[in-house]
Amino acid sequence: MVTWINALAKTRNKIGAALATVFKRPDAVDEDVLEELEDTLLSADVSLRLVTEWTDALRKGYRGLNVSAQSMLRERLLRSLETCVPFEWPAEPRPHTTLIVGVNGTGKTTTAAKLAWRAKQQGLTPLLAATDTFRAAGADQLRIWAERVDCDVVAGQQGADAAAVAYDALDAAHHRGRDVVLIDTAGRMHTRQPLMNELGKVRRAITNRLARDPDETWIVLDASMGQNAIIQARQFHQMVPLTGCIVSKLDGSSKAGFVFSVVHELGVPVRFAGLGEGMEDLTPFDAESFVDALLGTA
Ligand SMILES: Nc1nc2c(ncn2[C@@H]2O[C@H](COP(=O)(O)OP(=O)(O)O)[C@@H](O)[C@H]2O)c(=O)[nH]1
Ligand SMILES: [Mg+2]
Repeated sequence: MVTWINALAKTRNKIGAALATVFKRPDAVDEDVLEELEDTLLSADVSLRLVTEWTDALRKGYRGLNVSAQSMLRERLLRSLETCVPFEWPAEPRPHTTLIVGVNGTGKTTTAAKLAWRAKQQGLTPLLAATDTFRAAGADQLRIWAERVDCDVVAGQQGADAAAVAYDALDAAHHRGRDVVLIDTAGRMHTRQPLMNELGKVRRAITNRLARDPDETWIVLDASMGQNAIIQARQFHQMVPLTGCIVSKLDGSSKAGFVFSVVHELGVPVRFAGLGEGMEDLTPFDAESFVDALLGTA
């Protein structure tokens, strides 16, 4: 299993030198040092607004106060992630239903499977729904995962109506008394209106069958996609109101600062992070572990 500290090594190495300068000689922090820190944070994909806020705080804040630059920055980073509390499946309602959306290749199908595995580990009975009916491979991929996880899967034929598949999956979950339903969707570009409308239809089918909105709607964002992903996510947010985000592929990315941008620019909490390709490589997002692994303060 990949750990936070390993997964964030690339980002940590990138920002490490700049942070070390600030942390080791706080009395010698001058404009040049702060500018270097700003550049490195930006290159790790933290948004300009946040970088400016943090470095301004450093500029003014710790001088004269009995607090180190390190603990001050740590405090700031944690505060900007305070909405991110690790997700737990609540005892009700049943079936607890999550709609998983995003553009192509971000890791939606893998994430749905990883979530099913987690649910199972916790003694819950998951059901996977494959509504990616554009490609035959879409359903096959989820079937293979369901076999590995050893859980139910409801998949549509190629060309089937995605909304009808979602409805059928909830029907099956209801009749079989399953606890958790994870609805995987086809990847789509946020600019393709017909496909975005289809997503709206899938959501309405869920609302219809459950007689309530999906309990969660999570967008999967690839950590290496950068600021553009935020723009995409906003479009999804308009069509299917998002309740959270999963940042995939944090391992191997040197742009983990993206996480702060998601929370601030999109205004939804990060619920899980993908730290690898394996079934067990999805970790509830825990702000403290994340920040400590980033700063090397673990
Ligand atoms: N390293 C890494 N690879 C991931 C992660 N999540 C997904 N992937 C890989 O990303 C690729 C696309 O994943 P997939 O689930 O098919 O994306 P989808 O098109 O959004 O359904 C696959 O090769 C996955 O193994 C992650 O957290 N870390
Ligand atoms: Mg997929």
